[in-house]
Amino acid sequence: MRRYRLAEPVYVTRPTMPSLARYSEKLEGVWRRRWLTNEGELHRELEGRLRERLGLEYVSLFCNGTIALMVALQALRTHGGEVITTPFTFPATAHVLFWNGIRPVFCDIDAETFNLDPRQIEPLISAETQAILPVHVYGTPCDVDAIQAIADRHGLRVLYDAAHAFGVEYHGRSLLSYGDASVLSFHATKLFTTVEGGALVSKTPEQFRRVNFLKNFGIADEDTVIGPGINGKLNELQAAFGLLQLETVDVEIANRQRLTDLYREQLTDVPGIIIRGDRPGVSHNYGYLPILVEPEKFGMCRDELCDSLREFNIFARKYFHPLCSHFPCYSALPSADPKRLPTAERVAGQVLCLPIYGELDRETVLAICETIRQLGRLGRTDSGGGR
Ligand code: T4K
Repeated sequence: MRRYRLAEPVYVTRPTMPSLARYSEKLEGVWRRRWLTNEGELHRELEGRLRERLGLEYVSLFCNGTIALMVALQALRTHGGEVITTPFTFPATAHVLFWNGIRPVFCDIDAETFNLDPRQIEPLISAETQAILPVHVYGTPCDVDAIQAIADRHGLRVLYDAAHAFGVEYHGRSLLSYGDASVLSFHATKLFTTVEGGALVSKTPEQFRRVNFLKNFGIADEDTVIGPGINGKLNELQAAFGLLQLETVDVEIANRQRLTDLYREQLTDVPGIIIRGDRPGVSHNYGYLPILVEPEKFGMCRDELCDSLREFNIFARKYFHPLCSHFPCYSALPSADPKRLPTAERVAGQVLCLPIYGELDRETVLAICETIRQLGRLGRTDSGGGR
C-alpha cells in the first residue's frame, strides 16, 4: 500500500479563529467598561445578531449547551417522570434528563436520518411520559412533523437538542423554530463557536422571560428572586468571540459544503462505505461528515479503519459510540436493551465522522479518501475478497 501519512495530525474538526488583532480590538471596550458578564453590551449585541441571522424571535445565550438543555427542561416544567429520547447522541442529552430527576426512555433511530424514528415513539409513551427530546444529529432534521403530531395527540412537550443544527433550514424556515424549544451548542468543536457556549430558542414571550430568569438564579431585581434558577450566563469575552465568528460563519458553511461534495465524489464508489447525500427541503450546515462502514463489503470494520487511519495521522471520531443506553448509569433500564434498539446499535457500530472544517485543504481530503480506499482494498485482499 502506498503510504500517505500526513505530515501534521488532522483532527475531526478545528475551530475557525478570528484574527487576534480584531479580537483585541473588540475587547478594548470590555476593558474600558469593566463589564465582564451579566448581560453586557456584547452579550446583547450577539443575541440580537443571532436573532437576525437565524430568523428567530427569542434567543437566550448560555454558558454551554448542556446547561441550556437543563434550563429548557425546567422552563417547560418537565421534571420527574419519563422523557423519550435517542440513545445515538452525545452523553449530555441523556444526562440532562437524569439531572432533572427524569428517567430517559430510549427509542430506536431511523436508518436514513440517524434521528429518533417517529414510528417507534408511540409504543413507548406511558402515563409517566412528560416530553420527547429528539436530537437533530449532525444537523440533519428530525421528522419534525411526525414528532409534533405524536406530541399533540398525547399532550407532550417537544424539546429539540439542536446542538449541531446552527443555521440549518427546513422547508424554508429555521429548524430551530420547530417544537416547544431548541438548544444549540457553541462549543469549540461546533461550526459556530463562542469557545464554550450555547443558546436556548424559546417559542413564546412568556417562555423566553422564564428562561432568562432561570439562567440568572431566578433573579427578577435586587429584591426579588422568583424561582430556583441557576447560573447559565455567557460572558463578554465569549460574546466578543461569537460576534467575530458570526462574520465568517457563512463562508465556513460554504467551505464545508465544498469539502463535503469532494468527500462524496471520492467515496461513493468505495465498496462498503456509505456516505449520505443532502436531504430534500433542507439547507444543511455541513457541520459533520459521517460515513458508515459495512465490514463485509469494505474489508475491515469501523474500529479497524479508525485505528488504521490514526497511523496515517488522521483522527476521525466515532460519534456517537458507545450509545447512551450502554452507559452503566442507564444500561439497566428496560428501554436500554440492545434488542429494542437494533438500528441504533448497528449505526453506532458502523459510523465514523471524518475530518471536516473550512480550512481543511482539498489535497488533504483527497489523501484521506485515498487512504480509506487503499485500506479497504488491503482488507479485502487479506481476507480473501471480503469478510
Ligand atoms: N448535545 C449534543 C448532541 C452534543 O453533541 C453536545 C456536545 C451537547 C449536547 C452539549 O453541548 P455543550 O455543553 O458541549 O455545549 C466534543 C464537544 O466537547 C461537545 O461539545 C460536542 N457535543 C461533541 C460532539 O464533541 P469531544 O469529547 O469529542 O471533544 P474533544 O475534546 O475530543 O475534541 C474533538 C476534536 O476537536 C479534537 O480532536 C480536536 C478538535 N478541537 C477540540 C477542542 C476542544 C480543537 O481543534 N480545538 C479545541 O479547542 O466532545
